[in-house]
Amino acid sequence: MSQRISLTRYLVEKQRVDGHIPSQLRLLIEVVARSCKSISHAVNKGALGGVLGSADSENVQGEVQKKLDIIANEVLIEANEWGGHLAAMASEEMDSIYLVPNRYPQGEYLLLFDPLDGSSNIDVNVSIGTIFSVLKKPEGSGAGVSEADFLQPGSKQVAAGYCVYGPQTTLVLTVGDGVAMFTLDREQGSFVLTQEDVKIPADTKEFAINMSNMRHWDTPVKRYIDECLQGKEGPRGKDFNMRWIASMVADVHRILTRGGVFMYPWDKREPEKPGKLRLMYEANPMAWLVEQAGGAATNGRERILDVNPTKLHERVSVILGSKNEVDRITAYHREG
Ligand code: P6P
Repeated sequence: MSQRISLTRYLVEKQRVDGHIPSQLRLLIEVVARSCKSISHAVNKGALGGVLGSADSENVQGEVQKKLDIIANEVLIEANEWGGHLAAMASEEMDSIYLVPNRYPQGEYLLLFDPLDGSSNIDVNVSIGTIFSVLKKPEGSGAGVSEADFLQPGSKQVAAGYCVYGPQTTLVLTVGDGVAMFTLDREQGSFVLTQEDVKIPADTKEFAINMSNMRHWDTPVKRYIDECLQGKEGPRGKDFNMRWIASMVADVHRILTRGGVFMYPWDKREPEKPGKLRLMYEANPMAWLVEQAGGAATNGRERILDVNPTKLHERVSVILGSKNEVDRITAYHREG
């Protein structure tokens, strides 16, 4: 049996051999991974753990919070606040940034996360996940930390990933030199490297979009999906399949594993908003992972990683996955 490589060994070798990640960043990633193990444990208990159903609260997005949303958020905050590698955190579940308490050492990294993405799937036992993104505190930003320090384009990320809680619990990570996947070995309690140098095929026959919003889409999206639906009799000359799990982590994991294109575009239900998904802790980490795996990720007009954020909970239109499909959809947007 080939030697098993743990997440820790993978990161130590990235740090030592490639000099790719400083020890503080390695420690941060390991703490996030341990947090994901705890979240996975709570998710897997389901009804037996009394963690299903909604809490009596809403998040900054105005969405009803699930009990597990709050539990996952607390796990990530409590695990990361004392280690000395972070200056502050931001979460989909918290209105404003969370400063590391003064009683703990301050670090140079900023951690952003959606603690439990896809939580509408929790109660129906469908895959959900944790998404995280790591930035560095801007040089010369002084002792304190403010929300403005977080407002950096996705191209500034130093680490990004997600953990999908499905039939397996799998951590998917990039530190800027490719994408690796680690499967949780529950007997050992450790993440084991199960795929390295992940690559997304440039072409695909599978698209992921919520078709119930069709009447609200802009023309370029309608054109693209219509051509897919025409199949081999249409201009694409091939039949397409459709998937929509309504859990971004699960849809992106499928695309990283076998290709495809994922779309949550602008639509006219909320015309003042560019889309439903959040830039800082959903679109940016997923876009970096997809690009690191040879795919593409745009908002229809520009790379998601080039978008300059103006607000912490800013939303963005998302088109990501197999490069040739994303390029085609982006071209349709440019043609109008
Ligand atoms: P809809 C989950 O709530 C989420 O943020 C993403 O994980 C998912 O892709 C999308 O929203 C699903 O949205 O409108 O299809 O329920």
